Amino acid sequence: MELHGYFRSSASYRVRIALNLKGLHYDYHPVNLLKSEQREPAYRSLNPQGLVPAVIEAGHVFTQSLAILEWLEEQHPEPALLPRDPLTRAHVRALSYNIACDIQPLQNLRVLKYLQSELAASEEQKIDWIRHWIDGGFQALEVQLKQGPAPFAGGDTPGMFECCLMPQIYNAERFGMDMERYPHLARIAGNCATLPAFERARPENQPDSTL
Ligand SMILES: N[C@@H](CCC(=O)N[C@@H](CS)C(=O)NCC(=O)O)C(=O)O
Repeated sequence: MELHGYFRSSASYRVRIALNLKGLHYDYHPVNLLKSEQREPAYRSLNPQGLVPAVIEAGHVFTQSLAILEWLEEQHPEPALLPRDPLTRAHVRALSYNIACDIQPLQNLRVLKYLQSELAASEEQKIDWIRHWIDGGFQALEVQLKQGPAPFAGGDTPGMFECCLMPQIYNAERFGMDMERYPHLARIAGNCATLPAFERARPENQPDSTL
């Protein structure tokens, strides 16, 4: 298994957590987003979107982090990233998509670059933009998570939602957001932080964090 990603990329970070939770070994191939390597032909031959991550398994290339998680789940079912009960499964997927489809894309590098270079947004306006969209998404998640005191969104074990949550919190904190405003998310994050699979996946623990 190969993972092509970038240490700070939240979509790559999701996949790293999932691979670690499932105990799957992988070779890491850094793609430096600051040097625009994601747009070079060599990487676009893996993902024509020019976005990380991409995973290669058994000669097949997989893109889109949540599609990769679903693939891993089907190929390597244990330990599961999704709960068995269909209703809880749907709930966990909806929470995950909130982050992956509706929060993170608005802070993607290419979006932020466009804001600044084409729409002349200042650094301060860019940071306001980032915080605004994370805050709206996190507030909705707080309401959706109110129901249960379970340690993780899907029950007793972490899964797809936690793979999305920890990278999004990493981004929120990078931009100065205070997680005390989101107690349910902070509680789940605290539970994840005690687990080696999450610790090993942290951006600062990746080989390209020091390049
Ligand atoms: N929906 C995609 C998003 C991938 C994505 O946005 N990747 C970012 C890093 S987190 C990227 O490669 N950005 C490069 C750019 O914006 O040029 C997924 O989940 O895999």
